[in-house]
Amino acid sequence: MKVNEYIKVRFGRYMDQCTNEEIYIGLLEFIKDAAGKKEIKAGKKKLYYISAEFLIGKLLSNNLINLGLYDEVKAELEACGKSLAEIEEIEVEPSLGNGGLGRLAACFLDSIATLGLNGDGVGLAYHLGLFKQVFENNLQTEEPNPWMSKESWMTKTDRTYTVDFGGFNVKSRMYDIDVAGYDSVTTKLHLFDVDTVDETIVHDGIEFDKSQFTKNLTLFLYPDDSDDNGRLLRVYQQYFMVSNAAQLILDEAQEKGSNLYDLADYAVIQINDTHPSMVIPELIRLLQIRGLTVDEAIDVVSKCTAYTNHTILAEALEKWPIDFMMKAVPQLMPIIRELHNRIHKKYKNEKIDIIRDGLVHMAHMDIHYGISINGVAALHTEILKDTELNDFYKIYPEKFNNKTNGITFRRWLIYSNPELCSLIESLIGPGFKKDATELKKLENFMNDDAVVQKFLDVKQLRKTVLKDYLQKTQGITIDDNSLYDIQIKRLHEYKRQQMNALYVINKYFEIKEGKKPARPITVIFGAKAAPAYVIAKDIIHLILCLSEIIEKDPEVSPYLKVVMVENYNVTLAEKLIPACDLHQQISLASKEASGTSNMKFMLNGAIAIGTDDGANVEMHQFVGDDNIFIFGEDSDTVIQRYADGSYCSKDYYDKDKKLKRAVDFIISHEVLEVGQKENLERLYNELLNKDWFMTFPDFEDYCACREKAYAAFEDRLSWGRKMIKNIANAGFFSSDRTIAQYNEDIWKL
Ligand code: 26V
Repeated sequence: MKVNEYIKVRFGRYMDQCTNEEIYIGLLEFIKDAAGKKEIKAGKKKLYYISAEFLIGKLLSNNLINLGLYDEVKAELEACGKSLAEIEEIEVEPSLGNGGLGRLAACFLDSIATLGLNGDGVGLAYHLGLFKQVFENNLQTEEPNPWMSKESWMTKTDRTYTVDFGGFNVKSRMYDIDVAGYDSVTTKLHLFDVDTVDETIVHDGIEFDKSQFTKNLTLFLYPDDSDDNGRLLRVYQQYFMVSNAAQLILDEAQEKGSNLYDLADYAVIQINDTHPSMVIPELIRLLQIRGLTVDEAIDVVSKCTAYTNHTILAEALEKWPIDFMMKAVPQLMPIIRELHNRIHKKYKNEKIDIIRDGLVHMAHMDIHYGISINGVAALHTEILKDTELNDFYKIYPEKFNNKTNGITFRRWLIYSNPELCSLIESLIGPGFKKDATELKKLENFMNDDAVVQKFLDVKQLRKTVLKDYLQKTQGITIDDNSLYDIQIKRLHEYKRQQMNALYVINKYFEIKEGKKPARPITVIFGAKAAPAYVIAKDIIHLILCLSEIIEKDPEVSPYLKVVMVENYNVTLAEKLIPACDLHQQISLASKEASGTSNMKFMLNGAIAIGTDDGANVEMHQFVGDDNIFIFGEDSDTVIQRYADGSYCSKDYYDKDKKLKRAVDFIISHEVLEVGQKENLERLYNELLNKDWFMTFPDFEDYCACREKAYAAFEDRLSWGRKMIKNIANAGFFSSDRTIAQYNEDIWKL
């Protein structure tokens, strides 16, 4: 009775006399102790994975699993009349990320620790994280999301630094979260904070004074960047993150005996998107302070940093105005100018300059002054090389490499789908938990109908779990005999939730015309829209309106249900993904760098309907045409359409009657009755006059493909075989594989 004794010492009472809150605190401390005992022995070279986001999710169960304590602690709790699931509800999910990029960083930390690599994460401790999404009158509103409490996974350390900004400085402090690897060592996530942050300056949702930097520096993740004050705050945040990281890196290297000229033997820095790019000039600055010449400092830093690109959308590649930089971090500008001048002189090509038109191009700095640049899926990396970053590729072909994303199977299978995990283990043994490629052995069972039926049974069970969970947590009733069709990801036009909504409208009309589906369909969305992203919020509005209209229509509601879950987060994903039948990966081809929910669904035996985009391309190659539903124009066609500017959405609207009917419905009296005219008209006009992410050309093919998928679902055994094929081929998408490749090709730890 390990935990019970621990709790007795802590609270003077045994578990059966404790509240769930006390047990949670006891477990937290018990786990911290256990993780601390496995701390990795400091090796010479260390990886610093710097990221503005770490979407780590709840940690209680995950840590228990990774420390090998899950079963015994669960049993011990049960012996005392307590349930782990109830204790888990007390934990608040840290909201330290927007979506894929932040969740990827969390999966990577798990794999780094699991593979026993000497590597830590470095980021920021945002007090209120990303906003909490609340629906009111079918609209998204935002509220603060306080997640820190006195007892949390964060441990206060003695490490403090001074960070200088233009005109003032702040004192920072480092907090650590243990990252327990699976049956392995413990590494750290270092989160920096300032003591002066003041949560009371927040009012009216998530409004706050953007100019009070000492009070707001680590208040929110990516605060509203629609105005200059918000964007400027982002520069302050980023510099705060990297200045702390750079001081930590140099201190740790020197503590281990580095003379700083040999820094590359002690440190390798992975720059996760461009948010940490200022670490390059900051390290150069600090090295000069510590005695190196500027030439020496540039030379040293150029051997230490590697950059990952996560998007090809030009508008998402950060470029900071010089006057922002002069205000926030004037000490960096002379260094950035020096870095720029060297490139400008050498290559005489404006397109690859670091400073251009008064803007500092962060990615350009990363590429010129780092050892590696990688994309996150095969197609994405090819597009970077061929188009977006082609001028750089011609100069530095050897720096470019692909690292297809991955996910940790500990959280996304062992923890979130224990029933599936046991079934797999009963068939192929436990080896897949350490070596995901062993899942391939499941293919041997595809012709065994009894086994196939077991996979279908597990899915059915998880559908009921989701049904109960949504009822309990969100008051939403769904039918577990319906087909669960799910799209969960940040709301962005390129991800095309609007196309999914247009399909729903079309289905609504078909049902009204008497064309009933073979079984009821539950279409589930989960998505937050950036507070200042107007059209994205309009799309959420449309979906919520559709949900209400269909619910109220007795002709349609027995056959179709639309659900938009509120405040989609990691905890919800853990429930939605195991329960899914069909998952939507319908980005406009060429636009989704990789996607990672696609991998989680695949591992959990859901079948994808999607475009040949991002990592879908590789999934498609693994499972073949029969086990995935691919539709739409390919990336070459799309890239060509953008290049020749030939796309006109109106042409499709005029030609395709079904499409016209669906688009017109957005501003019909039915929708206007439950929605806001301004929002709906704006969305309607946007689609009709622009449709920048080309939903119309793919609409017909999408509808046909979705019908094909629904029909295929009705042959239950055949569908079950598709599920097994997907699970069996998910091994490649383990983040253990991705991290092993980063280490082999880039970090060389
Ligand atoms: C940021 C912004 C900011 C301003 C306006 C538009 C815009 C659009 C996209 C983004 C996303 C930035 C980076 C990101 O989150 N990328 C995601 O990274 C995942 C992990 O590699 C990957 O799976 C997703 O495909 C990719 O979108």
